Amino acid sequence: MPFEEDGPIITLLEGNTPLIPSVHISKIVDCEVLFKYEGLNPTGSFKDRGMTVAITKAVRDGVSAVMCASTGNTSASAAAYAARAGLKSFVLIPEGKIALGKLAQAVMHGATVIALEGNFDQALQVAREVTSRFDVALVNSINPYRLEGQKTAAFEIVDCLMDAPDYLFIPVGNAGNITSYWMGFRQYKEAERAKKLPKLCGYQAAGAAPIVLGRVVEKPETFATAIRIGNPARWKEAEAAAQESGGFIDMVTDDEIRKAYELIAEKEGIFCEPASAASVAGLIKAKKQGKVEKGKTVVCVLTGHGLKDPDSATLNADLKIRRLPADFNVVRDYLVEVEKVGEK
Ligand code: AN7
Repeated sequence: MPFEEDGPIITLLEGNTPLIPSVHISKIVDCEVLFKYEGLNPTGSFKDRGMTVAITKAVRDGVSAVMCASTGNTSASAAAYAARAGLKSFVLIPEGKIALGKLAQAVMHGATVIALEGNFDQALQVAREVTSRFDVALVNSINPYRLEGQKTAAFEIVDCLMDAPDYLFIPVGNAGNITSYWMGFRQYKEAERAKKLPKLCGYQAAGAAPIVLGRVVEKPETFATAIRIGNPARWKEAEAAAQESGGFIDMVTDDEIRKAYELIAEKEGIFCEPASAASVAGLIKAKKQGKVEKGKTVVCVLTGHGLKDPDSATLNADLKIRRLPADFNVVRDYLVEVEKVGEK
């Protein structure tokens, strides 16, 4: 990391997340699929990798407050690391469009939460302006220290596989993460820790797909609120990463995202948030289109934990939950007659 050896480090021991082999999706796509489960970071998303570095930098620079605009995860992470560092944090969120768990985190860690009547892109514009005029550090991924931290996920994948995978599938919102992975994979290749580079395949939600459409989306919409972004800050870098790697950036519909979100939970035993499932939805789509040959090693980045967004998870709960009286006989009858459970 780009720091002097001596000095404070603000950390929650983020990173070192597992690379979990797929048991089901590997079969569907006829590849060796692994999930980089970033939901297991301290605040439940990959943002912690970058935030430890951005907040450490802010502390070493002697600033007393940090600010970010966020679709939720950045705010949760900034609030936690700022709390640990004793810094004040301000988070600007698009009103009504952030998942409940993320809001809970920002509030619990003592951030000043400002809900703006607007979307993420407008909030980021405000954050840029405020931080250019006041002694408040911007900790969005425009901040290069964020990328320095986030690239370590690529290092870990190579360390685990002893080389880069053939493909990396990753959701794209503000496009900081795909940019970071590309930095990480290239640095490891240069250092001869990896023999090859992966093809990077980034996925936006169809209702928020500015890079795919080639124009700013004024009113981005998707149920994957984390990637509800219409004008990504790292747009050019993300395009370059996809192109230089021989990959691409494409989009998946909310329906495809929801199906993948449920599939990962039901068949892999991994609970990720909707935006994270865009990587897997993307892989399934790309495979159908013949863009991925069989037998390849594919890493899908699951960027955030499913518990972040209880509302998305319980949308159909009423249909899935059986309601019965607290009576053994009724439960027994249900198990025997409906579920066909055999007696011992
Ligand atoms: C779970 O928190 O932009 O392409 O403000 O929370 O690096 O933006 C979150 C983004 C993917 C997209 N998955 O990553 C924010 C924010 C999850 C996310 C992304 C986000 P980038």
